[in-house]
Amino acid sequence: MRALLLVDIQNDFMPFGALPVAGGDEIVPVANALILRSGLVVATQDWHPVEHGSFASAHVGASPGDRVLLGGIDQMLWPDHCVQGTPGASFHSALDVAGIDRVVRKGSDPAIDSYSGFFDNDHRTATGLGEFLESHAVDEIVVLGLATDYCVRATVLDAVGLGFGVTLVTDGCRAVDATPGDGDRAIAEMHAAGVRVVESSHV
Ligand code: VGL
Ligand code: ZN
Repeated sequence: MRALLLVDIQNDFMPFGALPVAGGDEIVPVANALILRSGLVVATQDWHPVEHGSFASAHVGASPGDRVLLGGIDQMLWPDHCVQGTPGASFHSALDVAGIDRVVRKGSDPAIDSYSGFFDNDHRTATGLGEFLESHAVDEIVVLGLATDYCVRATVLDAVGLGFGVTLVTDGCRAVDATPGDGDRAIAEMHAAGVRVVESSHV
């Protein structure tokens, strides 16, 4: 069984959002077209409490782009984003949310970030996504969303580690590219891990 996995298609990652990803809104039609063609659709939602440890604002004297240790792990600091219950945490208004079967929220523990839809960054706490997919006999996932170099990358690499076959939809992803080339390097890393990398017309 194959499932479509939509990663963090939320307002704060759109060009008008708090943590803007260039071209982030261009993936919404790609997602909607694939939702129509998919049997099981799961979406992740970055879902932070106020003063989450990944926010620069939660660290005295820090700015977005600085790095700290969070939960013992190297952590990039971000502008406040995807705060639980705020408009920025909502899915893009044009996303076909009626076609989504299950939403998995992540990043709710203030003491650790969760780029992956499967586990917190320390891999100690699971979100329930893996169990949900297994309970539906899913062995193959098609992934797209935001951002290529953070949550898409982490989600895809965890999926490979869990034994899922993974297809990455390149025109359905956009990167933060904090360092130019980060998105392309993430795609190369996923490809090297055994991921099938295709455009949506080839899914
Ligand atoms: C993400 C940075 C911080 C993402 C989430 O969805 O890629 N990036 N939180
Ligand atoms: Zn986040």
